[in-house]
Amino acid sequence: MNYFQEDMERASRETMRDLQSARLTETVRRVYANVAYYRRLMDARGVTPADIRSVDDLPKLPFLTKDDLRDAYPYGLLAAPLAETVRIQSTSGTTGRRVVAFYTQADIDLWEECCARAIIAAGGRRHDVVHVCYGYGLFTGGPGLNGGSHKVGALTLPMSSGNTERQIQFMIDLGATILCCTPSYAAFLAETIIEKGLRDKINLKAGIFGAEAWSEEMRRDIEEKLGLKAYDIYGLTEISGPGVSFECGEQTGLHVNEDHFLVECIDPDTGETLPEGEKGELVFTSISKKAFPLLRYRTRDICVLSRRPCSCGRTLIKMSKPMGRSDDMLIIRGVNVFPSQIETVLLNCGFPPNYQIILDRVNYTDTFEVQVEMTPEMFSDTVRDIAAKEADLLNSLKSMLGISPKVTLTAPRSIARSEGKAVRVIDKRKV
Ligand code: DLL
Repeated sequence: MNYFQEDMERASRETMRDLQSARLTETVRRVYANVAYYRRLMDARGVTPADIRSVDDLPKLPFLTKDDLRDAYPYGLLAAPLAETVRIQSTSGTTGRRVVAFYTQADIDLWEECCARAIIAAGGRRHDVVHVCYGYGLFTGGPGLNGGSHKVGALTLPMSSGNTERQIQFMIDLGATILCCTPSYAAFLAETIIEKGLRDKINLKAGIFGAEAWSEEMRRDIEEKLGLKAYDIYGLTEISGPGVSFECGEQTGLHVNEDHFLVECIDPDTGETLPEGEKGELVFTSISKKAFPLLRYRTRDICVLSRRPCSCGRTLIKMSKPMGRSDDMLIIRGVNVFPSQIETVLLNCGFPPNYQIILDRVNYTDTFEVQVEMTPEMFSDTVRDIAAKEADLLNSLKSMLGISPKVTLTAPRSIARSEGKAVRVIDKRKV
């Protein structure tokens, strides 16, 4: 079994378009009839359900943003009777009102099936032992991969986050073969496993890592340290959770589960739909969900879409790894900087992916510091060697970013580790 739902994952373009058009028109009709918030937005734009006859009509619909979800909190966008909903999940955001998403049992099933597709694409089968250390609870990471693993029929370890010693113990004792967590936690686990001399005792063959941006260099680093193949998985609570898209063995982008989620790439400034291959903001429309179907939801994630045929046989459109967010893009002394660019340079220069970007403003000028941990080997180098490495890093950062940060090398393990999403940026300018 190379696919979880082959008919959808390998559907012809025509079959997929017909299915998408039918689901889109039905969803638009339903939300217009049942959700006052949508009716208001569509009326304001002068669109009626009758105007939406196929996927080509998608650009006629209004966009939806996180602000709409906050405005409509908690029940304003609920499209199914409360009696039919069985679960909520919520975003990991810490500012403002939380965003709450609702699920019927059918919504949970389709979400878990999307995660099952990701697990199968990563080589997971019934005989596997899937170790899930994404957080459980309101965060979608744990529940999503847990449910997907059940659907595959694999033995599932619902570890949640925290207690690294216990994670490693279970991983070894139960012979975990697939690890699901954030890439930053995978890197931390790898480091701890190697430090404790336990590398030979682990049996992992694949990792399914997502929920935050990570670079190709970080992928290679984790793969090498843990002896596994690392697959990216993407998703957001608003659209269901992990499994909106997933990577296959080709590792050249993530297949979007477009039988459930229509994807567009737009210019974040003008809102215009961009042609395939151009970099822009991802916009999703969920077309099979019952309780919380979102129309044209702006993710702020910057990506490129591609319909190039994939060697894995899937026909699902691919998105690149997210390259940053249109809103967390840092503007430092007027220059746009993505934390992922800094990570790429660090790993290319032989530093571990443990770093923090600290921004401040002194005398109306931005200060920009990159604190980077040294590896234990570097730490025992001579002062001259350390200075040379620091200079090399500084030059590489300058040529990648076009501006010079202050680089501070810190002792191994001095930067706080995260069990969930890593905190990479401390921006004191906003405070
Ligand atoms: O992070 C869902 C998830 C859980 C995805 C586990 C993958 C694995 P939220 O907390 O709502 O949901 O955050 C969604 O996280 O808009 C992206 O900016 C970012 N993100 C998620 N996956 C990736 C990824 C989950 N693979 C937001 N690469 C999204 C880069 C990602 N960024």
